[in-house]
Amino acid sequence: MKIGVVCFSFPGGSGVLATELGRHLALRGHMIHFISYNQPFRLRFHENIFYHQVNVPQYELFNYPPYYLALSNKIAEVVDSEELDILHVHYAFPHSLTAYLGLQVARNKQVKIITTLHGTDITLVGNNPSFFRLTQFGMESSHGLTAVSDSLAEETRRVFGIKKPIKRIYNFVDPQEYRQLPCENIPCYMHEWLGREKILIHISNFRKVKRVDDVVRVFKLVNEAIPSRLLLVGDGPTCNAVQELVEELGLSGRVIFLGVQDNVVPLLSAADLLLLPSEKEAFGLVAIEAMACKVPVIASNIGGLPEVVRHGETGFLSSLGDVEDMAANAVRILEEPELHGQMAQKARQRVEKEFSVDRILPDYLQYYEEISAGTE
Ligand code: GMT
Repeated sequence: MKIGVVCFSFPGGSGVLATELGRHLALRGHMIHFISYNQPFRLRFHENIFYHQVNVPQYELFNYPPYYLALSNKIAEVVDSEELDILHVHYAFPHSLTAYLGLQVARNKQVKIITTLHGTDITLVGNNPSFFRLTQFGMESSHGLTAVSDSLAEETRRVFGIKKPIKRIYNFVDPQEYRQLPCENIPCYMHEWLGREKILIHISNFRKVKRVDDVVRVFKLVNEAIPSRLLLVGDGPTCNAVQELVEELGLSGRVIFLGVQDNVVPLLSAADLLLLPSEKEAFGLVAIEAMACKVPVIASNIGGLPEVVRHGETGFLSSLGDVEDMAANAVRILEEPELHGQMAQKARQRVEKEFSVDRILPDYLQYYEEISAGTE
């Protein structure tokens, strides 16, 4: 098939998922055309992968550069020049609308739009009164809708009153790439900690919904019980506030800020636990990246996280903001090597069975076929 992919290029779950999906489809012989303002984060090229850059001309009368109109224009061009079968857009607002507009303009009327709902496009941005009607229209105009968890599909139906079917397709990872690496692949500066201290990790784009301050507070309690280090991976709006909190709590030497990392596998391979106390999380791609590397997850019991993390089996879930409970669960796992080993094993097995690329990719392909064959 010839598939256009529209996604954000910044480090974030929806872009990573879109890029990996495109790459694995390309490896299976499909022609994949990414359309964005920058090469997507983590995009690796292949002979079946093409990148179409959107350029936004500056004009002095425009207060805001009209990126999404330039994107619609580029979509129309690529839909026609590449004779696309499917245009798969990631993040409902505003990508479903840019796709709709692009298709109105394009001559190729055979192409079908599939919109994947990722999370905050529904729970935070699209439901803002300034965008609500357009987000709803964008979803209703798409030929197919997928959501990354049952929880998100349900919330979309409830909040937006969407009646058309929403197919749930979970996030995935490639377990061949995401696996616990041997010690020599772990960054040297961590070697002196291995076996002597516990290593906790948090990976995100440091937005408010990620509650990275809770990560630090959980870590403080854990470190009081067991000497530990905290790796903070990523960057974003709350990063400065988190740095201040780390200093205020006297944790400076114990918390390592690593910034955005292209390859998190060596870091996850060193980690004993992942902390994910988010306020909203439609799925939690990073949770399966960790689980694939045999890292149990301590998370909040919200959104799609209960569909990913089995409480008491592959990690523990706590009420939102219950830092004490999260810390107590973390200490319990870290103090009981047998429990940690069992959870690590089950986490890996769960990813292999439920969230591997081989398990999930056929769902997308089948859906593409179904929507392509549809009469809408
Ligand atoms: O973080 C976001 O809200 C945006 C999005 C992204 O681009 O990072 O993340 C969402 O999509 C991921 C991939 O499907 C999901 O695994 C994340 O749970 C989801 N984030 C939220 O719901 C907060």
